[in-house]
Amino acid sequence: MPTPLELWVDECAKFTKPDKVHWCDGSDAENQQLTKEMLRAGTLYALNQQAYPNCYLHRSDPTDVARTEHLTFVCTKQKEDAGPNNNWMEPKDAKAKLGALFNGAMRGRTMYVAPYILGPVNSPYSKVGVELTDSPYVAVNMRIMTRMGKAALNRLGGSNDFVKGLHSLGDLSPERRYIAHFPEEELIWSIGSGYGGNALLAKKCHALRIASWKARKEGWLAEHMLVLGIEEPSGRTTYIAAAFPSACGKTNLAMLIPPASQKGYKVWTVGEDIAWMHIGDDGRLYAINPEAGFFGVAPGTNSRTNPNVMATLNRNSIFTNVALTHNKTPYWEGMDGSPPHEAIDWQGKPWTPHSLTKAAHPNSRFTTPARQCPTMSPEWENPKGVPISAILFGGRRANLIPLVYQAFNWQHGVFLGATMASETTAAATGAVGVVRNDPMAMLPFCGYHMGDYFAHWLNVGKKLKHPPEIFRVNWFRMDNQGKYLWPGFGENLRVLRWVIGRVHGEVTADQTAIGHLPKPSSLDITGLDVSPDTLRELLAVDKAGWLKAVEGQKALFTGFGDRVPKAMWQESLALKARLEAGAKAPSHA
Ligand code: SAT
Ligand code: MN
Repeated sequence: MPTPLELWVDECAKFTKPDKVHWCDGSDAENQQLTKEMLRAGTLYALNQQAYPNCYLHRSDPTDVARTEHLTFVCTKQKEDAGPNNNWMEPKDAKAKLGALFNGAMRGRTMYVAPYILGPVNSPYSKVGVELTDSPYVAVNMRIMTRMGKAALNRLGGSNDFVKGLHSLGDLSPERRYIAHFPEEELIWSIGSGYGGNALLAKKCHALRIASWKARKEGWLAEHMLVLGIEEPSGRTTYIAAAFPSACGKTNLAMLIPPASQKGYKVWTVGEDIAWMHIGDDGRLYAINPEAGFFGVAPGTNSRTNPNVMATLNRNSIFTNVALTHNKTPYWEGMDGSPPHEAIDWQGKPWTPHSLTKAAHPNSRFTTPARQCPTMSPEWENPKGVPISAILFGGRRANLIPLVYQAFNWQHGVFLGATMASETTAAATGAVGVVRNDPMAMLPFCGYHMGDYFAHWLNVGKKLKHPPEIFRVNWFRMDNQGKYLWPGFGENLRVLRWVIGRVHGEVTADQTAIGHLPKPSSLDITGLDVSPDTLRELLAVDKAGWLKAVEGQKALFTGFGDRVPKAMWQESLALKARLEAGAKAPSHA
């Protein structure tokens, strides 16, 4: 008897008509074989194997370099279930439209069957998925990003309990590009793109959009969050989950190296992009990292901003759309040292520092195995996950949002996440630097109605005996000259120390209309080029600015319609009242 997986693979192969079907076992030998074939086909270039052993460069189609949100759909039977935050197609229509493109799309190509596990191999919270793809580049990336191959087939056995992902490069035309999710069937169809979030279906498509849908049904959370542990000189380790939009520094924060001034602290990385969080028997929230690798933004990465990832990505890694030096080493803007006198840019064209274009694409990426990261936590594959004591929501905001503040309670914290906004980045196509609402950094990734998502967060809070404390953070405040007010990177540990102090009830705070703010004296800024005035500015509550923000919140909630829980409206009204009264907030401290 064929298994459900075999039947589905057969059905997809009959439809897309590949010349060959290859079942990936995830072995080294297989990886070498696929790499060899891509080198021969010219879709991979070998980097300098002395300096970068087993590292390769891939250049994607120049029209296919970032997620394309306007071509991403959630296809639920009822339009309302996808919500105003998602593009929607009727499942039947989507299948007809995309089906016409998939029909025969793999002719002349091999279909790779890539079974994978999201989460530690033996965790009860992990899930199996299978991606069928005609891109060997996707197959080798999936091997880095997930536990791909035999282990997944073993876990699956003859079961039908797996997320099905069908992917084809199609003709790579943006006119014929669609990323469609069918959460009711746990099915993903993606055609016309070879780029990360559009094509590595385990990542945003499965681990966030489909998983968030499932998580709501099953009572857990699938979030766009890094997870880290901070070990204090006393030996106590506290785990924090933090949501930031794409390209806002999650990878850097997750593997922060304490600066010399912060003696005795250690940061342990559990994950740097996605967290799956379940309610434990003890009433605490536990997080696992569903991924096994990092798909990080290259530009700006160097041995000051993220020495750990620099020590991770120098072997067994794939670079996408970075530039190439004459030594065959990768180069991107903001790398260590001065730029090379000449290079080959991300499109394969000659480049010099005098060129008016960037050498690397602003959304160029590295794919690198998590296990190579020097700060990976000993707990990162704990099947139970790690207990989360604090959740941070952070955007990229030049003004208004203070460096850090704490919610009064869970409901207020959900409101802080729901009303997060951030300046757009190169991780998605479209304008860069425009402030847009991005609730919980999940706007592009929530697989269902945002109003229902807020309600789900509130429900999870009710079930937690010991809910994490919730904070907003903003490393990106600027002065009038556009200079950052806060040094960021490793120095963010000083803010995390305040967060830990609050979690354990060891530091007092100022109660303000927007939340609990640090007393300037309780943030350690010794040795920093941050004047007391600057610190005051970083921690100020701009009443007029906040009253304007409240108006924006109304528009946000109105836009999401009547599924937005009343509690969110009440929080907005209460914030306005507190701002107007200039009164102290109710204390749950
Ligand atoms: O392309 S991905 O979605 O994987 C990266 C990102 O935009 O966060
Ligand atoms: Mn991301």
